[in-house]
Amino acid sequence: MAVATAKKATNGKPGPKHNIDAVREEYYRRIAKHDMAPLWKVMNSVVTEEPKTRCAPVVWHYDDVKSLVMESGGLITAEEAKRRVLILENPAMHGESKATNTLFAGIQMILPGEVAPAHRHVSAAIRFVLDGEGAYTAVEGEKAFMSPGDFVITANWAPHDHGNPSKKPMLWLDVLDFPAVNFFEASFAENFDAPTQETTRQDGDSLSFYGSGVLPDGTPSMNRSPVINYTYARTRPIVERMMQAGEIDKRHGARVRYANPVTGGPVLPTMTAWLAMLPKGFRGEPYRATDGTILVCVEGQGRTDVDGEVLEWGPNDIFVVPPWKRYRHTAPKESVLFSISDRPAQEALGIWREGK
Ligand code: GTQ
Ligand code: FE2
Repeated sequence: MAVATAKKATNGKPGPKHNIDAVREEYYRRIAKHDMAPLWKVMNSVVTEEPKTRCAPVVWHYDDVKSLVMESGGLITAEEAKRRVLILENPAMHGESKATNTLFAGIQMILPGEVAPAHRHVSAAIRFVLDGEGAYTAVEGEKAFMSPGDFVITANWAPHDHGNPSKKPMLWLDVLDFPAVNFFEASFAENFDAPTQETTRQDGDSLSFYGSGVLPDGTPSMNRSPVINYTYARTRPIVERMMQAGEIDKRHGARVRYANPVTGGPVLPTMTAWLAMLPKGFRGEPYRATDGTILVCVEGQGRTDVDGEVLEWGPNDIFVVPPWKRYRHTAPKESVLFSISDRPAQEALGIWREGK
């Protein structure tokens, strides 16, 4: 038998040259039975010189997204579905419920009169409103009524339910960190008995207590923002002023980071978000960073070149830039981009990097 011969020939030392491959293979098979493997065969793929991403650049055009999501309204109720959401699946990772390797993205629709029942989970969420007016998400006892361009957070373990007392469907983009939470295998979730939580705070409380340049005495430092809703009405004029003042980043345009007003840190420990205005005719310089990013065109029209691929975008189109892919934005019209990434999680672990 070949195996027996090989064993005899080596005697613990490398055998004659013509035999070494067979000897090694036999050895690998034998150690595999002990759940062991040679690092030298995989070293270059596990400790890569540069980030290797499984994630593909992709754009979802809102025309398609909206009509397909509207169709789901006739197939299932929000109550039956619990969350009526169509997952935006990265085409390189179908079936994994991922837009990037760490972030989930989906489009949620709440029809007039519907309620999405109260629950909570470890995974944190960002919601960015695309369509509709006057539906709410209730977070930790406060109802945040929403309009297009508004950005609402649901922190780790915060109870939340959604409702739509308005006359029009509401659609928003959900981004959750559960691929990252599940990587750590640290997910918990629970439903509440009552479908909606009791309202214990007035609409707007979190913003007026914490987001107005004052803080209630004794506000403790926290790793997530105490403000649950960042409205477009407040944020858009800020990026517009920045643009007019010439405070325009060569890569990102006139951009603000949504901040925790207590610490200045990110709104959530796992995800951060930005709003950027690109002046008419903007030709961004190239940029790359290790955080994979989900972007939404809020206004305008343009394109993002990602490592040789062109993603064209218009209002409410959603697109993904994978980690460490070089990208640049071009905007023939004045445009507004909203974006989300896992940068704070990477920074907390000391692994985030950026480059040209
Ligand atoms: O609205 O609570 O897209 O829990 C995925 C999970 C939305 C939500 C999603 C969720 C929700
Ligand atoms: Fe949820």
